[in-house]
Amino acid sequence: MRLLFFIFLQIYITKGQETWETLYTSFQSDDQNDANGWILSNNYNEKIFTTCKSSLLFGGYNAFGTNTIVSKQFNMPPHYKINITFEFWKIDCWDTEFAYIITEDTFWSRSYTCTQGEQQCGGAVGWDEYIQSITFEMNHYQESLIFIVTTNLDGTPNDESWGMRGFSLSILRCPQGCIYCQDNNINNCFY
Ligand SMILES: [Ca+2]
Ligand SMILES: [Ca+2]
Repeated sequence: MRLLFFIFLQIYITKGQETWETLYTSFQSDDQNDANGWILSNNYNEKIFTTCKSSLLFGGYNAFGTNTIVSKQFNMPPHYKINITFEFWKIDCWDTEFAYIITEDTFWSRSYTCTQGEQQCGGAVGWDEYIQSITFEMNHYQESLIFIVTTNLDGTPNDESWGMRGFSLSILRCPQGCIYCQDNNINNCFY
Protein backbone atom coordinates (compact mmCIF):
# COMPACT_ATOMS: atom_id res chain seq x y z
CA MET A 1 0.00 0.00 0.00
CA ARG A 2 2.74 2.40 1.01
CA LEU A 3 4.72 1.51 -2.12
CA LEU A 4 1.69 2.28 -4.25
CA PHE A 5 1.36 5.65 -2.55
CA PHE A 6 4.96 6.54 -3.37
CA ILE A 7 4.52 5.46 -6.96
CA PHE A 8 1.51 7.74 -7.31
CA LEU A 9 3.36 10.57 -5.58
CA GLN A 10 6.26 10.14 -7.99
CA ILE A 11 3.93 10.26 -11.00
CA TYR A 12 2.32 13.41 -9.62
CA ILE A 13 5.67 15.16 -9.08
CA THR A 14 6.96 14.17 -12.53
CA LYS A 15 3.78 15.43 -14.15
CA GLY A 16 4.11 18.81 -12.44
CA GLN A 17 1.30 21.22 -11.91
CA GLU A 18 -0.89 22.48 -14.70
CA THR A 19 -2.10 25.99 -14.08
CA TRP A 20 -4.27 27.74 -16.63
CA GLU A 21 -3.20 31.29 -17.33
CA THR A 22 -5.57 33.78 -18.92
CA LEU A 23 -3.75 35.35 -21.84
CA TYR A 24 -6.44 37.59 -23.31
CA THR A 25 -10.03 38.64 -22.65
CA SER A 26 -12.46 40.89 -24.51
CA PHE A 27 -16.16 41.75 -24.61
CA GLN A 28 -16.52 40.94 -20.91
CA SER A 29 -17.35 44.50 -19.87
CA ASP A 30 -18.72 47.50 -21.76
CA ASP A 31 -15.30 48.65 -22.98
CA GLN A 32 -15.56 49.30 -26.72
CA ASN A 33 -11.76 49.33 -27.03
CA ASP A 34 -12.10 45.54 -26.80
CA ALA A 35 -12.74 45.48 -30.56
CA ASN A 36 -9.14 46.59 -31.17
CA GLY A 37 -7.20 43.92 -33.02
CA TRP A 38 -10.31 42.12 -34.27
CA ILE A 39 -10.77 42.02 -38.04
CA LEU A 40 -14.33 42.67 -39.06
CA SER A 41 -15.83 42.27 -42.54
CA ASN A 42 -19.35 42.97 -43.74
CA ASN A 43 -20.91 44.40 -40.63
CA TYR A 44 -24.02 46.55 -41.13
CA ASN A 45 -25.01 50.15 -40.45
CA GLU A 46 -21.44 50.90 -39.32
CA LYS A 47 -22.30 49.17 -36.07
CA ILE A 48 -19.66 47.27 -34.10
CA PHE A 49 -21.43 47.10 -30.73
CA THR A 50 -25.11 46.97 -29.79
CA THR A 51 -26.99 46.48 -26.55
CA CYS A 52 -29.14 43.38 -26.15
CA LYS A 53 -31.30 43.65 -23.05
CA SER A 54 -28.65 44.90 -20.61
CA SER A 55 -25.58 43.32 -22.25
CA LEU A 56 -23.24 45.07 -24.65
CA LEU A 57 -22.55 42.69 -27.55
CA PHE A 58 -19.75 42.67 -30.10
CA GLY A 59 -22.09 42.84 -33.10
CA GLY A 60 -25.74 42.03 -32.52
CA TYR A 61 -29.03 43.23 -34.01
CA ASN A 62 -28.65 45.15 -37.28
CA ALA A 63 -24.85 44.88 -36.94
CA PHE A 64 -23.60 41.30 -37.65
CA GLY A 65 -25.55 39.16 -40.15
CA THR A 66 -25.29 37.77 -43.69
CA ASN A 67 -21.62 37.49 -44.77
CA THR A 68 -20.22 39.01 -41.58
CA ILE A 69 -16.89 37.47 -40.61
CA VAL A 70 -14.96 38.31 -37.46
CA SER A 71 -11.50 37.01 -36.76
CA LYS A 72 -8.50 37.59 -34.59
CA GLN A 73 -4.93 36.39 -34.70
CA PHE A 74 -3.08 35.89 -31.44
CA ASN A 75 0.67 35.82 -30.90
CA MET A 76 1.29 33.07 -28.41
CA PRO A 77 4.07 32.54 -25.84
CA PRO A 78 5.45 28.96 -25.59
CA HIS A 79 2.51 26.79 -24.56
CA TYR A 80 1.02 23.34 -25.18
CA LYS A 81 -2.71 23.69 -24.60
CA ILE A 82 -5.34 26.36 -25.17
CA ASN A 83 -8.80 27.01 -23.83
CA ILE A 84 -11.20 29.45 -25.50
CA THR A 85 -14.56 30.34 -23.99
CA PHE A 86 -17.16 32.82 -25.15
CA GLU A 87 -20.89 33.31 -25.71
CA PHE A 88 -22.42 33.20 -29.17
CA TRP A 89 -25.72 35.09 -29.31
CA LYS A 90 -28.25 34.00 -31.93
CA ILE A 91 -30.56 36.95 -32.57
CA ASP A 92 -34.04 36.85 -34.16
CA CYS A 93 -35.43 34.65 -36.90
CA TRP A 94 -32.78 32.16 -38.04
CA ASP A 95 -34.14 29.54 -40.49
CA THR A 96 -32.07 26.58 -39.26
CA GLU A 97 -28.99 28.35 -40.49
CA PHE A 98 -25.57 27.64 -39.02
CA ALA A 99 -23.03 29.48 -36.92
CA TYR A 100 -19.46 28.44 -37.76
CA ILE A 101 -16.51 28.79 -35.45
CA ILE A 102 -13.06 27.89 -36.68
CA THR A 103 -9.98 27.65 -34.48
CA GLU A 104 -6.97 26.16 -36.19
CA ASP A 105 -7.98 22.55 -36.93
CA THR A 106 -11.26 22.70 -35.04
CA PHE A 107 -14.44 23.40 -36.94
CA TRP A 108 -17.60 23.90 -34.87
CA SER A 109 -21.09 24.46 -36.27
CA ARG A 110 -24.62 24.56 -34.92
CA SER A 111 -27.95 25.56 -36.40
CA TYR A 112 -30.60 27.72 -34.77
CA THR A 113 -34.28 28.43 -35.31
CA CYS A 114 -36.52 31.48 -35.08
CA THR A 115 -38.16 30.70 -31.75
CA GLN A 116 -35.11 29.26 -30.00
CA GLY A 117 -34.39 31.09 -26.72
CA GLU A 118 -36.19 34.06 -25.22
CA GLN A 119 -37.04 37.54 -26.40
CA GLN A 120 -34.21 39.91 -25.41
CA CYS A 121 -33.70 42.42 -28.26
CA GLY A 122 -34.21 43.04 -31.99
CA GLY A 123 -37.49 41.68 -33.40
CA ALA A 124 -40.35 40.90 -31.00
CA VAL A 125 -41.51 37.70 -29.26
CA GLY A 126 -41.25 34.68 -31.54
CA TRP A 127 -38.02 36.08 -32.97
CA ASP A 128 -36.04 35.09 -29.95
CA GLU A 129 -32.44 35.26 -28.70
CA TYR A 130 -30.44 32.20 -27.73
CA ILE A 131 -27.18 32.49 -25.79
CA GLN A 132 -24.82 29.60 -26.51
CA SER A 133 -21.84 29.15 -24.19
CA ILE A 134 -18.95 27.65 -26.11
CA THR A 135 -15.70 26.18 -24.82
CA PHE A 136 -12.82 24.83 -26.88
CA GLU A 137 -9.94 23.10 -25.17
CA MET A 138 -7.23 21.59 -27.34
CA ASN A 139 -3.56 20.81 -27.72
CA HIS A 140 -1.84 23.69 -29.47
CA TYR A 141 1.87 24.45 -29.79
CA GLN A 142 2.26 27.05 -32.53
CA GLU A 143 3.36 30.66 -32.08
CA SER A 144 0.16 32.03 -33.53
CA LEU A 145 -3.51 31.17 -33.31
CA ILE A 146 -6.38 32.24 -35.56
CA PHE A 147 -9.98 32.38 -34.38
CA ILE A 148 -12.88 32.96 -36.83
CA VAL A 149 -16.65 33.30 -36.40
CA THR A 150 -19.17 33.49 -39.23
CA THR A 151 -22.57 32.08 -40.32
CA ASN A 152 -24.47 31.08 -43.46
CA LEU A 153 -27.29 33.56 -42.86
CA ASP A 154 -28.94 34.96 -46.00
CA GLY A 155 -31.44 37.58 -44.81
CA THR A 156 -31.23 41.19 -43.71
CA PRO A 157 -29.64 42.04 -40.34
CA ASN A 158 -32.97 43.21 -38.91
CA ASP A 159 -34.36 39.73 -39.65
CA GLU A 160 -31.50 37.47 -38.50
CA SER A 161 -28.29 38.51 -36.81
CA TRP A 162 -25.73 37.51 -34.18
CA GLY A 163 -23.27 38.80 -31.65
CA MET A 164 -20.73 37.59 -29.15
CA ARG A 165 -19.65 38.35 -25.63
CA GLY A 166 -17.31 37.20 -22.86
CA PHE A 167 -14.33 36.03 -24.92
CA SER A 168 -11.41 34.52 -23.02
CA LEU A 169 -8.23 32.75 -24.19
CA SER A 170 -6.23 30.75 -21.63
CA ILE A 171 -3.11 28.63 -22.01
CA LEU A 172 -0.99 26.04 -20.27
CA ARG A 173 2.54 27.39 -20.56
CA CYS A 174 5.67 25.40 -21.33
CA PRO A 175 8.11 24.98 -18.44
CA GLN A 176 10.15 28.12 -17.82
CA GLY A 177 12.93 28.75 -20.35
CA CYS A 178 11.40 26.35 -22.85
CA ILE A 179 10.71 27.77 -26.33
CA TYR A 180 8.72 24.78 -27.61
CA CYS A 181 7.01 21.90 -25.80
CA GLN A 182 4.15 19.46 -26.17
CA ASP A 183 3.59 18.95 -22.45
CA ASN A 184 4.86 20.32 -19.16
CA ASN A 185 7.62 17.75 -18.66
CA ILE A 186 10.87 19.70 -18.57
CA ASN A 187 12.71 16.72 -20.04
CA ASN A 188 10.72 17.08 -23.28
CA CYS A 189 11.51 20.74 -23.68
CA PHE A 190 13.22 22.44 -26.65
CA TYR A 191 15.49 25.38 -25.79
CA1 LIG B 1 -35.70 39.13 -30.82
CA1 LIG C 1 -32.47 33.21 -43.56
